[in-house]
Formats: sequence, structure tokens, C-alpha cells
Amino acid sequence: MSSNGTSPAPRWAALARDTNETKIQLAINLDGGAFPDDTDSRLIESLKAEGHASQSSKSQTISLNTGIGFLDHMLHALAKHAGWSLAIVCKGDLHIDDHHTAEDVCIALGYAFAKALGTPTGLARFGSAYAPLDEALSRAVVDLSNRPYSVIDLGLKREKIGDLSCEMIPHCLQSFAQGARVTMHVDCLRGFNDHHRAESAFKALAVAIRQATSRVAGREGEVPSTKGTLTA
Ligand SMILES: [Mn+2]
Repeated sequence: MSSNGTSPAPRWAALARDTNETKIQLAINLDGGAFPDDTDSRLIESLKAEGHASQSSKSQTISLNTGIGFLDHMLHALAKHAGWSLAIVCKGDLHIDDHHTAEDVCIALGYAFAKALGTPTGLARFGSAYAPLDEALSRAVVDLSNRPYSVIDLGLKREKIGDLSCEMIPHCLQSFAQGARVTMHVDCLRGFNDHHRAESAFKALAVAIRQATSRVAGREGEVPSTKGTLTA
């Protein structure tokens, strides 16, 4: 509840991003639940079909179809544990390789996140989390700083996982940080299995983002900065 007794405004966004390399439709709600009214009709149609990674629960709708199964799997983990509703469809130039699709989806996700978040007042701002997946353990530290910066060390050894090149996995996280204008440090601390290492990193990031974007009771409308602003 905000200070005037009404429910807080929905933190949601929809966008379409069309280039010669990729055509993306995306909708996000940072608090789960419904998508905004201006969600692209092509995306609404796709929600009726099964995506590569789809899940609908009481609190979240997640539907991902980027054309890259392992990317869908990672974004599914991110959305699920961040508490988002998230729908993405991408038609990209996969006949070339996975680079443009993976990068552009993550840039678009970052833009949508920033748009949904708006001016970050009344929020925790910082978030950090560890997430294990069996033998793998990752740590993510996030600051909703409006200063895009990322340090990513996942130590992946394979050439690719499924159809996603391992070199694209840190590039995806970096692209998200740029689009979202957040500072984030994501490290995989240990683990033998690259699928586990990558997935634990996305889960740690999800939990850290959920913490950073959480509303702090009693601080409604306050900018969590000694500078008094996070937009200058
Ligand atoms: Mn690139």
C-alpha cells in the first residue's frame, strides 16, 4: 500500500523491438500477474500456444520462445525466481548463429525491466543472493544504480549448452545490465557441470533482483540514495 492508501502502480512494460537481425515482442510484470494493455497482439497470440518454456501459476505467467531452448530455460529460471510474469517471442537470424538473438533478447529484457521499474523510489535498491544447483554455487550482487556496469565470471568450459554458445551466456547478462541500467556482479564460485553453473547463476541473479526491487515499508516515495537522486 502506498502512503495515500491506494495500491501501488503496476510495475509492468511491453515492447516490440524490430531490426534486420531480430524481431522481438516482450511483456513483463515485475510483481507477477497480468501483462499491460499495450502488449503486442503477436505476443498475446503466442501465449495461447506452448512456448519452449511455459508455466502458468496463480501468481505468474511465463512463456518464452526465443528459438534457443537453453536461453528460454535460463530466462525461465530468472523470471520464476524473480517473481516476474514474462513473455518473450523472438524471430532471429539463427541461420547465422545464436549471437544476435541471444544478445538482443537480453537487451530488450533489460529495457523492459527499466521501463517497468520506472523511478526506483521506496525500494531496497541493493540485492545479493547465493543459489546452488547441486554441486554448483553462484553469487549475484545487484544495485539499481542507473549506472550500467557488469562483472560476470561464470567459468564455463564447454563450447555450447544446447544451442546456446557458452560465450553468449556472460554476454547475455552484460546486455541485460546495459539495458536495465543496473550494476551487477555475478560469479559462479564452484561446480563441475556447465548447465548447473549457468543455471545457478541465473537463479542467484533472480533472487538478488527480487530483493533489490522489493518495496520497503515506510519508505514510499523516497529515493534510496545519499545523492537524493538515481536519475542524474
Ligand atoms: Mn554482441
